[in-house]
Amino acid sequence: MAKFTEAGLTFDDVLLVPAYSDLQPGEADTSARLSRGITLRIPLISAAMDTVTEARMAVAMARQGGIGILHRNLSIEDQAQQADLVKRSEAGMVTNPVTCSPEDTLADVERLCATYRISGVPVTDETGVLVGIVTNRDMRFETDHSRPVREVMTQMPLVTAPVGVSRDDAFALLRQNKIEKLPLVDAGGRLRGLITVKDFTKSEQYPLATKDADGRLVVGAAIGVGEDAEKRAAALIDAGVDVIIVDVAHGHSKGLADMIFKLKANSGVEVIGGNIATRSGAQMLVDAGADAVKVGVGPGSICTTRVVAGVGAPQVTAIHEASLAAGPAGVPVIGDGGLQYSGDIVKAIAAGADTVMLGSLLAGCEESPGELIFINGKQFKSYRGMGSLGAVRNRERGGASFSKDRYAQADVGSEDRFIPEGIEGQVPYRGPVAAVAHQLVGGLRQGMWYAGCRTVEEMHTRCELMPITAAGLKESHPHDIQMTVEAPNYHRR
Ligand code: RVP
Repeated sequence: MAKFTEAGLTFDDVLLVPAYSDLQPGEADTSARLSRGITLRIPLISAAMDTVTEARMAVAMARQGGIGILHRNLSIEDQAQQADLVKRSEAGMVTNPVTCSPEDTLADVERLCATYRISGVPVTDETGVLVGIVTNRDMRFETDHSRPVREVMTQMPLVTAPVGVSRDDAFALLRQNKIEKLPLVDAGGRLRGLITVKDFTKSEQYPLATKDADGRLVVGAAIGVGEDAEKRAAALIDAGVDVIIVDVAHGHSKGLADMIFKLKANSGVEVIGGNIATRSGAQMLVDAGADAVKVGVGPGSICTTRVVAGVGAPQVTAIHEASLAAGPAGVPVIGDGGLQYSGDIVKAIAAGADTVMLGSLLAGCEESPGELIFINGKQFKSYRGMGSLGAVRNRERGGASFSKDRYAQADVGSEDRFIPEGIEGQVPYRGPVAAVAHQLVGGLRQGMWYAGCRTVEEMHTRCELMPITAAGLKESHPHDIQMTVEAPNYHRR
């Protein structure tokens, strides 16, 4: 006979009890561990969904101090290229710069510049020796785009610096010579790196940015399990991803544990596993060597798992249970899905999460994939579950296999036999990630102030969560008034 557990609680079921506070919201430290080896300045992760995270979102999230996880509804090559785009987007020094050959045409260079959002590229010969540089300035007045680069580029001698030049010396060279790009060369004249003035201005503009040891933005990517996933992981690691999330709907499974174990044994990359919703699920991932565990079975705004399969656990309880296994092992917990307001981030962290993964809250941002949709004068962006029919159909077109979906019965091999666990919809347009993150992190700081906690660790040990009734929830939202203007951090559900 089935056993009954205690009732599970989710965000709307609880509130943090206010506590004595001797800090101001601005003094709260929002940094949190994403995984054993990576710390974020803000505990926000953009979801690995095809309407949420591609390179542009991942760049925006990393610049704010969070991280983006590239979705896997793409061919292996395309997902690896997305990772490459992020790693090359802004860096202290580009270790492997995009280059062209003297025989390429100006049209080729323009394509490269558009793909990587850069203003010019160093020109190298077939042995990798620097022979010139071609930038916007060289190409601006050219009308014949079939001309070869060698006729237009700025030729040697160029201002260059040796590999290992200090940041200050590099900046001095850029300033003294009024140039925007400083190629780094070895003793044989071979191109070894590139420093651009843009990287200096970006560093000032985004002081919290999440960067790797070489000063490049940090990025993650999702994979599944099985042979194909191993190839995907290898390509992503080659492209320089910092963290791989082995992301399946039911993470408490042998396939996931095996995959984590293999990846940890054969690569130096951080490996996160999910999703699970119980203490034993988290324990299995910890034992397999996961660098963080991702929690959430069915809380997502577009997810129908709980009604289709009748399975799941309300998210606050799920996070708490997972943290009871992961916490003592020093493994961070990611609360994935179900968050609608900044207060939900505070509740997730109080329950034991280190960071949260957001789908619907970020899908409406400027930087998410997809065009704006206008309906009755209002702006929306589309948002859909990765287990929805539309996402799986798209996967077919993108060249990835139908059978390797996150949702098990995608294995049936054809669309009309697929059992969806998600729906398709749209969310209001919310502007750039910077503005949305500002509100979300601002709310988190307020919450930490009310709770009297300076750090995420203090939130884990000092907070008290009080279950509330339906009347309590009604009282929490605006009530007994006709709302005429929504606030930037409050929308009606
Ligand atoms: P939300 O932020 O509530 O929109 O939830 C996003 C999360 O929902 C994702 O990070 C993922 O774990 C989950 N998801 C994505 N697709 C589906 C589905 O089709 N069921 N669920």
